[in-house]
Amino acid sequence: MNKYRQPVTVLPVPFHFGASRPGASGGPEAVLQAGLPEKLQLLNQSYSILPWKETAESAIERRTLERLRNWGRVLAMSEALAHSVHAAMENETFPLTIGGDHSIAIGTIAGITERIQQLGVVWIDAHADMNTPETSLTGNIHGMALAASLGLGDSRFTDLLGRSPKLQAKRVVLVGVRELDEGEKRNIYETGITCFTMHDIDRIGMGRVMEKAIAIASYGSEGVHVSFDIDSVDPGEAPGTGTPVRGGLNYREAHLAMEMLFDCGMVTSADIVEVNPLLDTNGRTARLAVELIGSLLGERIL
Ligand code: NNH
Ligand code: MN
Ligand code: MN
Ligand code: MN
Repeated sequence: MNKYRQPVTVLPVPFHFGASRPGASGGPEAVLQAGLPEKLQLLNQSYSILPWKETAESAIERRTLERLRNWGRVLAMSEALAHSVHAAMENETFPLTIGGDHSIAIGTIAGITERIQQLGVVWIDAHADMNTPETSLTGNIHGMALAASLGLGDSRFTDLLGRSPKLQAKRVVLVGVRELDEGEKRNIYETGITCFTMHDIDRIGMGRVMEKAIAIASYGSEGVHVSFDIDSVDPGEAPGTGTPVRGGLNYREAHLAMEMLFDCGMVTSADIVEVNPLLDTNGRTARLAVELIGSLLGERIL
């Protein structure tokens, strides 16, 4: 059964407090403006858009720590998002979360795993987001999102919704990695997650890397979540993002990844994150995000 024929629930999350630079909070609006609704209509994909509810910020939410920047805001966002994503799953829809910085994945994964405990994850990113407050050089929570979902780091995030870990390392795969902090290398090694770097993609090709990634994420799993950080794509193609790293996925490799994920028939949810319209050139990055969502939802030329 192909999960994509389920209706899609689009969840815009205009949030940037997990990152250093502002601007990612404009990501959802930019992606919608760049033609996401039109793309879904073109694909005959039924969908609804669930607007993000801004709530008045409490003093608790303004709490922050040097090693866990804006943790109060990130935690409030994560809890709210987790419940929305869980509800979207309970309604038999496909949650498509539009970031926002990558800290939003803490919430989406918490919500999805309320329903699917054996969840595979394909995390496509220039970075690994495998920091803890101890290993992070920035204190930015977007760099800790995958670690938190694996049960590493601050309990406020690892224990969101009262369960930890959310994910099993044997079902988690990174693709496109080319910048790691020293502590992240240890965390990758110690958890035992699989990491395909740009070196692997250069050596064996994106097709084979994705075959392996999908096999790992889907083996014995009840569903696969795709967390796509737009900074995985080369900055020449995707300049509108807060932490660009040269040497990334080219246009075709990024589309191939999404097409193969569609074809595997296991994908139950996705995030598209880190689109920053303040840094973009003429909406290029936002349009790419829309196109990539199209490929993930089954758009083909033939
Ligand atoms: N590793 C760095 C950090 O933890 C950079 C993270 N930035 C990202 N991750 N955009 O995808 O701060
Ligand atoms: Mn709930
Ligand atoms: Mn990321
Ligand atoms: Mn990244």
